Amino acid sequence: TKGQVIKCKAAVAWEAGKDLSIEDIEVQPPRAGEVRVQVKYTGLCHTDAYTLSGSDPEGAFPAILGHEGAGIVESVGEGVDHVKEGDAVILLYTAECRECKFCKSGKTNLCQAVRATQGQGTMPDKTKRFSCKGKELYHFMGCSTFSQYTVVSQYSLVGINPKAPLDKACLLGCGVTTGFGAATKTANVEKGSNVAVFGIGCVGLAVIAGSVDAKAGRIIAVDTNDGKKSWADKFGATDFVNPTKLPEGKSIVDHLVEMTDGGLDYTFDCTGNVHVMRNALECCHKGWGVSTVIGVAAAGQEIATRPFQLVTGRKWQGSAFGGVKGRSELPGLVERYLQGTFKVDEYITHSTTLDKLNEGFKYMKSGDCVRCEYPE
Ligand code: NAD
Ligand code: AHE
Ligand code: ZN
Repeated sequence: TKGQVIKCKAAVAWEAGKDLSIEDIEVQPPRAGEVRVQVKYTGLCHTDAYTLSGSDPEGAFPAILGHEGAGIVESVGEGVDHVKEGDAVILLYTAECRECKFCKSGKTNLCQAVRATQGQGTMPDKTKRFSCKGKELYHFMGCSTFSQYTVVSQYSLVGINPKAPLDKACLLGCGVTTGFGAATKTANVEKGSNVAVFGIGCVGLAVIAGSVDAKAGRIIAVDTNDGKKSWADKFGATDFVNPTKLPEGKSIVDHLVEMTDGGLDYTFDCTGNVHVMRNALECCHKGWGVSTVIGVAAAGQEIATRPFQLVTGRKWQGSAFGGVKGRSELPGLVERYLQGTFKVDEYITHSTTLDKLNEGFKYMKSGDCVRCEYPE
């Protein structure tokens, strides 16, 4: 197939707010600096649903969504030297080129080498590799994993130990790495510190796992769904609070501040709700508490607080892909997974197939689904 157009199946998002439709598509060969990957497994993330809903200002249609995938390199374009045909890879929506100002700064994982064109839904040379029924399809987050084959920049994937089962490793492409890294890298939770995690989906559970890894003291899980208590327990949270079931007149901020003698050392928003983000900041301990925003809020939504909250020593920050540099750091997480010191299997609750992908989106919204994945 090398050098030739591949015909395969993909889930096409023709327009915002509509179900995906399973289509036969054509995938062009990779050009210089690009890689064509046979996607083997992909997870479904709330960000896919967010973009499909039309709330994402970067959403371009028709497109192939999906960004939490793992597969095998089918062929590489000219000049690609860090992966080769047959390698097992995880796709990276946060690229790593190692050359740009951002990569070289040592201060961030937000490589900008391909970010502008990625946001426009094209390859770095501003063209697309997918077509269906004579129409070109946009790429998504530099990955487009809801297709049996995809083409990505060489900076948007990392080779991993071929012993890693790809049905599990795909989750490292987003949810698990994001939450774990937000706790261990972005916030750098310290031994003995008190943590509150708002929103116990895949991302929130991974924040709990990261906090356990960092030997945090109390880890308070906060979710409006009581069904998440047993999940939080299983991942190592010490307490569970449902903010809709507090005594009358008691706010979640007051409740958490009372529980922790003055407030939390570290808090995380894993809901994408801007009101929750405010509460997560305001329950931080005066003088040093740090709140990390992970959730993605729709276009037009804004966060607010009294500046006094910051003046008195609380800090507000955000985290993308857990602050993790994909090419440099994901292989190490895969090794930890293989050695049994890092959970991945435990997040998977549902599975589906490509032709039933819309059902997968329904599971994702059902409240009892942590991660749904499917083989291509
Ligand atoms: P999810 O829907 O599985 O989990 C969200 C949880 O929040 C649910 O359990 C829900 O019951 C709970 N929740 C909703 N409203 C709440 C409230 N008012 N108070 C407390 N809990 C509430 O989602 P997920 O896949 O875990 O993703 C979480 C968020 O993180 C999403 O917004 C997603 O888009 C975003 N995300 C960001 C990054 C990043 O790099 N920054 C990466 C992945 C996902
Ligand atoms: N396109 C959206 C932004 C979405 C967003 O914030 N994405 C997160 C990853 S979510 C993964 O599930 C992120 O890492 N952002 C950093 C980046 O460079 O996109 C919008 O609202 O414009
Ligand atoms: Zn995601």
